[in-house]
Amino acid sequence: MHDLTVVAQRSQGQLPKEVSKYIVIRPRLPSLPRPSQATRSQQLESWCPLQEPLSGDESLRSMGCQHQLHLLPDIMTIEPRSSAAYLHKMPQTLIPTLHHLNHSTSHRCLWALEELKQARNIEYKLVCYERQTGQAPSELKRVFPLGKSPILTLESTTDEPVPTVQVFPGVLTEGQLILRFLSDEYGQGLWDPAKEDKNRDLFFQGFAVMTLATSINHLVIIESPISALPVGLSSLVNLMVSPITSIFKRGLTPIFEFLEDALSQDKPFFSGSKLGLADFDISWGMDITSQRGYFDASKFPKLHAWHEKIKARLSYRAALEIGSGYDLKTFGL
Ligand SMILES: N[C@@H](CCC(=O)N[C@@H](CS)C(=O)NCC(=O)O)C(=O)O
Repeated sequence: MHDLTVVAQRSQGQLPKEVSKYIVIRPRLPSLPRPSQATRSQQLESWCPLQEPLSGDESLRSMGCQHQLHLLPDIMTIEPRSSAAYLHKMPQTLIPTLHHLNHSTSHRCLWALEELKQARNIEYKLVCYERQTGQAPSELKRVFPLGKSPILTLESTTDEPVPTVQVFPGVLTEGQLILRFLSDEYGQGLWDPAKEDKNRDLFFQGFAVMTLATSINHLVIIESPISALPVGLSSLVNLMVSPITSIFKRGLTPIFEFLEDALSQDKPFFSGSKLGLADFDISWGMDITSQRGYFDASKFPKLHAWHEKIKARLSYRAALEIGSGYDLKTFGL
């Protein structure tokens, strides 16, 4: 019997009935040196021979697996000292489609999908909707009754029906929950925070959508209709509402201060030591406040550096290119 640990990849937070879909294989050989790039796959084969019989493994039997283990050729991650050391993926059985509205909060989901494409080879589809006089087009209501973006739909590549993750089969809404689903279904640990950062990550996910986004919404709701007025008139109305908007703008300062203080050398991300769901969620608030001039970068150097770092990621830039515009000042008007 070979000294292997085999763990089933969660599917929507659950262990799959059969562990033949995604399998993580972790040889219990922590003392071996980290394989060099050139020899990784050879060493992996010698540690985990192909077609390893699993019938003697109690942990697998208890999961109902009577299968033989197949090591698949597309080795995706090899990190000998990490918890998910050897990762092998069977073909993707759920293909997500992002229904993406340009100039919108959906950008963070598109960015996340691009990260998954690059890091986990995930296939996804994109349907872009253009804002019409600032609003989402009515076609989006055919996907979900509220017609707001982001919406994620799922397609099964097998005979299995698509799961009902929220209310309707194969349809998800709410950016924060879509991101969490993407992480659980496809992330394979990519965005899992360190144990001690779990609550921090959850906290900042909530903070992003409840405190940060809500405070920004007050301003955007007042300012957006004004910017659609003819130039002379909009300046006049802006002047009239400035006593109110300046209160909301001042209200953002303690939020930025708090975010600034949360970043450190040890925890350079809102999710902790590495990029995670909280960072995707906070990105929306920072994108919109920067673009609309509510954020003074010179006063919050760590927050500014974090923002520049995420905007420089290849995946973020790829999302900008394919997302049909991300102008949060004019929303394309
Ligand atoms: N609570 C939703 C909000 C979605 C939302 O309001 N999306 C805006 C774009 S930022 C939208 O679709 N607006 C178009 C409209 O209301 O017509 C989420 O977090 O995903």
